[in-house]
Amino acid sequence: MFSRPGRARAYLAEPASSIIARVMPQTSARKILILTGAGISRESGLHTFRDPDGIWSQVRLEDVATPEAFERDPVRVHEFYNARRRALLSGDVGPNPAHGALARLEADWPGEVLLVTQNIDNLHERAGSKNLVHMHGEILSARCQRCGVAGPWSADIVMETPCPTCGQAEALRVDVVWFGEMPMQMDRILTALEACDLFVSIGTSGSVYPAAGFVQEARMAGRAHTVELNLEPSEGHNLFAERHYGPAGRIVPEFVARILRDGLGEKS
Ligand code: BJW
Repeated sequence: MFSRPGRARAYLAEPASSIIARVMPQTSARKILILTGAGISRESGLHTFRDPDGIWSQVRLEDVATPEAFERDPVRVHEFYNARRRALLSGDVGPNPAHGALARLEADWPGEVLLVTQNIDNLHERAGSKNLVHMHGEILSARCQRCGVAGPWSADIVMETPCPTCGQAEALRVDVVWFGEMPMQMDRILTALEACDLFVSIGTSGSVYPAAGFVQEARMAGRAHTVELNLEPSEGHNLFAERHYGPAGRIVPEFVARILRDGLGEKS
């Protein structure tokens, strides 16, 4: 039964933590929180907001992305989101290799992966991500301002569209978060930020709060390694310990392959 004492002694000379790290390097840092922004969907054919060809170069955010804009001119706001919803559902838009890599990370990583997206498209779920928070809502959901019920929605919304729950007309709105409104599931996000070992920000300019402050939240908890993956340095790039720049479709799969292969060692 104890036929190889010499070999057993050799193993005992190595600390248990080192054996675990060697056999399963991922155990050194298990909780991963990923924040994504519009840049991850750019190669899928969706515009970002603040790039030179971005959405805010075509339309003023004050006219379409605030509760005041909706109160002033709901028809215009409906048209803005109807056009973007149609584009998303057109068949020309689909998940790209960056979305695929994050779904693979969630499936293959032995610890927890929470994906928090600022995007209102459904490309993460179409790629296979499941543990996902849409902190700025979803364009494929509508909410009734009268009864408060929200549900899946893929058609245009017009003024006459009745709420499917309470029947009220002129009460439905796209279920997204406009400036001045509270982002969704903040308690869950803040709890995850405090507990994460790795925080990765992908394809976001870091100019909209509270998401722009997540890197500091993760750093304040003291142990998260922080990584920025973006086309170019974001506003808060200096807050990240590690940075890689290039198109998401290339750098995200490379980064994911590295951590699935090597675990979260000193560098990552
Ligand atoms: C690529 C790429 C490729 C390109 N590969 N990368 C003064 C100071 C501080 C805060 C405030 C302030 N005044 C007001 C505020 C608060 C306000 C705010 O932040 N305003 C700023 C303008 C200053 N925020 C709010 O009002 C939020 N609510 C809030 O704060 O509530 C109170 C609260 C506080 C604390 C805790 C909890 C609550 C609500 C914000 C709602 C934002 N809504 C929008 C619209 C959603 C619906 C829609 O889609 O229409 O969300 S605005 C828009 O910006 C959208 C995005 O999610 C968001 C962020 O944009 P994102 O994703 O970063 O896109 P871009 O275009 O900015 O950047 C793209 C990046 O990708 C770039 O860096 C490119 O380089 C890169 N890229 N191609 C990789 N191929």
